Amino acid sequence: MGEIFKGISKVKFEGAKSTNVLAFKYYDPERVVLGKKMSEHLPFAMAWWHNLCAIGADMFGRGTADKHFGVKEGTMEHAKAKVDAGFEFMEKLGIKYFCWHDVDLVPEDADINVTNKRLDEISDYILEKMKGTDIKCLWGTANMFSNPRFCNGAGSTNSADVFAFAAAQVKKALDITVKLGGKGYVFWGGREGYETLLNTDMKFEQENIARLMRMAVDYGRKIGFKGDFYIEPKPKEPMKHQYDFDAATAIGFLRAHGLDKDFKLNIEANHATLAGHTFEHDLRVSAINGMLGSVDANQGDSQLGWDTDEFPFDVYTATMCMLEIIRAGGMTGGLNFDAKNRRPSYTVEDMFAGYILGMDTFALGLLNAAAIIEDGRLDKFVEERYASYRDTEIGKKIVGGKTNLEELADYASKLKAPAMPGSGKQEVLESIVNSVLFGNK
Ligand code: XLS
Ligand code: NI
Ligand code: NI
Repeated sequence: MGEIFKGISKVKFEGAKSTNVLAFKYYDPERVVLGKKMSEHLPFAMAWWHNLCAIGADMFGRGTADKHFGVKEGTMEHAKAKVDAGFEFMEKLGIKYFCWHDVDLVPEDADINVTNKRLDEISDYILEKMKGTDIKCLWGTANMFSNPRFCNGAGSTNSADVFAFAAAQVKKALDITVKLGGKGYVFWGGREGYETLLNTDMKFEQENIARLMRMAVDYGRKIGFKGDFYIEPKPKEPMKHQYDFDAATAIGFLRAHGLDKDFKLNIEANHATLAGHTFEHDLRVSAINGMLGSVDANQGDSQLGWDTDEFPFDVYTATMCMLEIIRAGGMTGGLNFDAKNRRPSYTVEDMFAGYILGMDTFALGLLNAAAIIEDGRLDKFVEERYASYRDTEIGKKIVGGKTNLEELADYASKLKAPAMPGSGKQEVLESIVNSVLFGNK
């Protein structure tokens, strides 16, 4: 197939002053930041589903975008055209990774054997396309939420037959992930939760999810999958309540079921905010538990209560995200744009503009995070904030586990003035962040 995105050439870095819609203003892949190239700090990935499949349909209206790519949808020709389009898109933007669900790659048939044959065929085609490029598979996953059979979940379903079907999809998705050299395999528990507790055995459902994950680990390791499994927490939507509510809940679940050695977390910005957290909160929770695996880079809308999957635009949030990632020493995964254009932005130029916005926002986030680290005032403040545990005898005893309630009560009773912990200086720190970010204006 010939060029699909005609009239759009390779997107280049032109700098902040550029007014070219189809140029990077901040993302300069070769620029070195904190000793590493921007492109290494920012392993961007394309999400097959939003970029190549979604046409902007919502529950009130049909699609606005045309993703035929010149052939009839729902056919293998179309599946291949999406591969062609995806690779051209990634090459034009300099994106090195892609992520997919099984049903993003091929049309799903009522007979799983037919679907699986199609997956074999398309993965051969993708492998062929990958040759001669440096584009890699970041992660794969099975869509266990769209088909009506999964209305009560996959691992959490009440039906053993549906559970078996989910297992069959996971097995095949793992085969394809390994075949494509994927770095990770994701479980997003899209319907692993409940609508009402009145009909739900929560304990049993959670144990069954763990059983499915354990089988996935066993099978994956058997077929040579060396990467990480990821849970992608999300508190709700489509279900009223989802068991992988947030990072802390998912980590507790993984530990309770002995899955924490094989799994890390894939943190999505808009899911963290749906859980009532900031993006950086869930990144921090993952990082301090050694479980920061990968990121679904998008953003939500504070006025809307669902997963709007917008391209990242909020530079403060991208800055905080990159601070967490850098402080964690990086991740095994990447930054997957689980993001879609707004429904009225339906042109091909908009597809590119969405990724350019996201990549530039994260480039700014990286530059800002590096500047905050180099400035050092924030890190120094946090270090000094806990200095009493480092510098005083009683503090050292507490941290060293060498004291007890009796000794501490005795110590407290002899304190002359009521103990005050020192100012948290939030406003001072926020002001420092602004001056580092915006400098002389
Ligand atoms: C949906 C999720 C989904 C996962 C992959 O909200 O973000 O897109 O990333 O199944
Ligand atoms: Ni996601
Ligand atoms: Ni999401």
